Amino acid sequence: MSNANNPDYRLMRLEYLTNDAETLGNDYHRYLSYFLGRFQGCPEFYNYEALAYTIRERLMVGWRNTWADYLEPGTRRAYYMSLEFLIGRSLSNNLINLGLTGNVKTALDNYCANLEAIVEEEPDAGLGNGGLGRLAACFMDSCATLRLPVIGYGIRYEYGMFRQRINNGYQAEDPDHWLSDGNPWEIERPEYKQRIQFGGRTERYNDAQGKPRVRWVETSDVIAVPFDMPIAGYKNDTVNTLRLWKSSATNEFDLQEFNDGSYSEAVQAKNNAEHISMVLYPNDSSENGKELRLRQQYFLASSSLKDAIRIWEASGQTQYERFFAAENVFQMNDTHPTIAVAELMRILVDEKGLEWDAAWQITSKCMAYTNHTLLPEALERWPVHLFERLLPRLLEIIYEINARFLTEVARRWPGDVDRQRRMSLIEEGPVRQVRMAWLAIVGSFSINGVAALHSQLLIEGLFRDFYELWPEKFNNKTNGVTPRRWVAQANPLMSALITEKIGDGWVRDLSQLAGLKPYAEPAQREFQQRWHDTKLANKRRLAALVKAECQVDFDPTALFDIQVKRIHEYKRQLLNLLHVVHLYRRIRLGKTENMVNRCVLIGGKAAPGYIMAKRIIKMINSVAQVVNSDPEVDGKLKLAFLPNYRVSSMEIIAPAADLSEQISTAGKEASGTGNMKLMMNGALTIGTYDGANIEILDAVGAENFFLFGLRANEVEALRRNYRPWEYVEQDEDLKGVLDLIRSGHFNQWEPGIFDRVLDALLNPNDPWMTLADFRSYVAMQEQVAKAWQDQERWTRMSILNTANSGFFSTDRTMLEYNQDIWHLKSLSDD
Ligand code: 26Q
Repeated sequence: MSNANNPDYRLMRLEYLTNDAETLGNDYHRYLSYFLGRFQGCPEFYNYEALAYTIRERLMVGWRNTWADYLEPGTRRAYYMSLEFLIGRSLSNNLINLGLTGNVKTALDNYCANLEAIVEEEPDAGLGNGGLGRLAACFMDSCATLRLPVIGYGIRYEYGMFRQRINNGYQAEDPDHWLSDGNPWEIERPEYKQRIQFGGRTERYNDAQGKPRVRWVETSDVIAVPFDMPIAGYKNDTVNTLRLWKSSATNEFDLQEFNDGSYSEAVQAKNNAEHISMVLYPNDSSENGKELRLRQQYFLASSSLKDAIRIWEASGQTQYERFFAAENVFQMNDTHPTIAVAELMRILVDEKGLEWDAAWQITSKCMAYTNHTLLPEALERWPVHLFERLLPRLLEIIYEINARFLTEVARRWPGDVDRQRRMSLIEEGPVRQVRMAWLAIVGSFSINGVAALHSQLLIEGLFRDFYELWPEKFNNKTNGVTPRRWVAQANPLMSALITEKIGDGWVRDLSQLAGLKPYAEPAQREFQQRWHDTKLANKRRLAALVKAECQVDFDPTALFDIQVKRIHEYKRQLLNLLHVVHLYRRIRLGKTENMVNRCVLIGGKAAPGYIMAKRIIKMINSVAQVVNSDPEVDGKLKLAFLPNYRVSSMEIIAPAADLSEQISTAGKEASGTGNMKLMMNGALTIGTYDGANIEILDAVGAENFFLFGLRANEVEALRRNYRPWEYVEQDEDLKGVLDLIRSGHFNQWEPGIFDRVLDALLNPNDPWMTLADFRSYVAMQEQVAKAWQDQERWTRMSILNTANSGFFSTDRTMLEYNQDIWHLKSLSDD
C-alpha cells in the first residue's frame, strides 16, 4: 500500500466486502429490515434505499484508499470547480462501474424484487441546466476511470433544475425538491466546514513586523458544510470525490442576536445564510446582476479554495512560493467560479502574508479557464456597486489586478487607449461592470474552448485582443461524453452485441469501437440484422415512454427523428418545426412520394423568463395536437413534445434515436454533447457545420452525415443584408408553411398567439437566420428519407456512426486536459 507510512491510514485497514449474489442479497435484506425497518410489500422506494446503501458500502474501501493515495505529500491534484454537476441517477451507474449489475439482479430475484423498477425510484440529481453541467459529471466519471487525482467542487442545491410540466401546451415549472426523501449517496463532513465572509468593509493596518496589511472586517459570515458524493471509476477500485457545499448560519450569529432579544432577526440571518445553496439558477445563458447568484459564486470559490489549501497544508506543506502552484491546479467551468482568481489572491496576500507579486505568480500558475459560449451577450458581467457591497475586499483586489494588467497592455501597445478600454477588467458606462471572462483570462495560464471551431472563433473574435497578447495560453479541448453511462448503462442490448464481436475493452478505450467497421460491410447481414433488432427494441422502450408521457403512439418501425436539448432560439427548434409543418402540408396535398413514416420527438426546458422559448414550446404542442389527430396523416407523421427532459430520459432516448437533430445557426453552438450521445448509440446526424458537429462529420465521413446550411462565415457575411422575405417569395413550400401557421390552423381557439414567432422569423435582424437555412434543411431531410428507405444501407451507416465515435469519449478529453493543462500523475502510473 502506497500509504504504509501514513499513520492515519495504516491504523485502519479496511477489508473489501464480498460481492457474490448471496451476500449482496443478505445485505440488501439487512438494510431493508434492520436499518430501514421495512418489509416485503413496502413502497418500492425503500427497496431503492436499501439497495443504495448496499452498494454504497462497497465503495468505501476504494474511497478511503483513493483518498490516502491522493494525500501523499507531493501529489499534484486538480480541482474542477463548477456551479453545476448534472449527475442524474447514481445507482445504475455505480452498478455498472463496480461490475455488480448481474449479481445484484440475481440477488434481487431471490426477494422477488426487480432492479429496473427499483432504479426508477431514484430521483435525478439535477444540479445543472444542460450541457455544461452534464459535461462536469462526465468528466468526473472519466477522471475516476483514468485514476486521476481530481476533486470536483460544487454546490449542494436543495432544489435542482425545475421540473417541467405541460399545461395547455405551455411550460409550467414545479420545484425539484430532490433531497426530500434523503440522499443515500452523500456523506456530510461537518468536520471540514469553512467560514465564508460577505459584506463588511476593509481596513488597513501594520502587522507585528510593521508591514502594511489589509483585513476584511465586520463581515456577515456564512458556514459552508461539505457533502461528499463518491465517484466510482470503471472496475478499477478507484473512487474519487465530488464535494458539494451546503450553506448554513453560524452559531454565534444566531446567539448574538438572540441574546439581544431580536429572535426574528436571528432567524432571518439563518434564512439568508441558508438561501445561498437553496436553488439552482435555471438559466443557461447568463442572468445578470442577481445578488444571490454572485453570493453562490463566491461561496463556492471561497469554500473550495480554503478546502484545497486545508488539504495541502494537512499533507505537511507550508512553502507556498515553492510548492503551491506545482501541486495544485483549479479548472474553472466557465466564468461562474472565476471570482476564485481574486479570492486566491486575497487568501495568499491577506491571510498567508505573501507579497503581491509572489501571490500573483502562484495564482496565475494554478488557474485554468474553460469557456462554453460564443454569444457575446452571455459573457458574465457584474455591477461594480454590487461587488462593492457584497465583496469589498475582492473588488479592491480586482482593481489592483486590473491596474497592473493595463500597465502591461500599455507597455505592449503604447498609446492604444481603445485597446486598453476594450481589455480593461472594468467596463465603463452608466453602470460600471466587472468583466468576469477578462478576469478569468488574465488570471489563468490556460484558456480553452470546447470544440475546434469554437476555440478558433474565440481567438478570432471575442478573445482576439487577449490572444494577441498571450497566444500561448489558448487551446482547444473538444468535449466528450462518458461511454459508461451513455452506452454501457443506457444501452445494454447494443453493448452486449458489441462486446460479443470485439470484446469489452471498448468501455475503457472507446477507440476500440473502430473494430466494428468490418461489420458494416455488406457481407455482414446477420450482424446488421441484430444491430437493427437492437435498435428496434430500444425504440419500443422509447415508444412506451412517449405513450405514457405524451399520449402519442410512436410506431417503432418509423424513423425516430429526435431533438432534445434546452429550448433556445439559436438551437432552432423552430426550424425543425417548420419542417414538420412542411411534411404535414405535403401529406394534406397528397404529395407523399418518397416520404417515410416519421416520429418526431422534441424535448427540453425553457428558462422560466425566456418568453420566446416558452412560446416555441406552445407552438410545438399546438402543431402536435393537429398533426397527431388528423386522420389524413394516418401514421405517416407523428410529433410529440416530451415533458421534463432530463438525464434519465436521455438514457432511454439516446439508444432509440435514428436521426439526431443538431441544427443550430452555424457559429453559435460552442460544442454540443447530446450530438455525441446519439451518435455513439448509432444515430445518424442531420446538422449544420457548427460546434462538435464538424468533428463528428470528420470522424464518420460526409457519406454518413447529413450536412446542410450556411457556414459560420457565411452567416456573418449575410448578416449585413439579410432579407428573410426573399426566401419566402422564392420558396413555395416555405410560403405555404408560414401561411398555414399564420392562418391559425394550429391555434383555432387562441388566435394570434404565434404572430410574434412568425414576426421574429421574418425580421431582417433575426440573429438566427432560420429562413436562410430552410430550403437546404428540407432538401437534406429528403436525403434522410431516401437513405431510410434503404433500411440495409441505413443500418450500415448506423454501425459506422457508432464505430467512429471513439474520439468523443470524455476519457480522451480528460487525457488531453491532463497532458496539456493539469500534468497529473495517474495512480495507474505507479
Ligand atoms: C450564468 C450566470 C447567471 C446565471 C446562469 C448562468 C449560466 C448557467 C449555465 C450560464 C450558462 C450556463 C450553461 C451553459 C451551457 O450549458 N453551455 C453549453 O456547454 C456545453 C458543454 O461545453 C456545450 O456543449 C454547449 O454547446 C454549450 O451551449
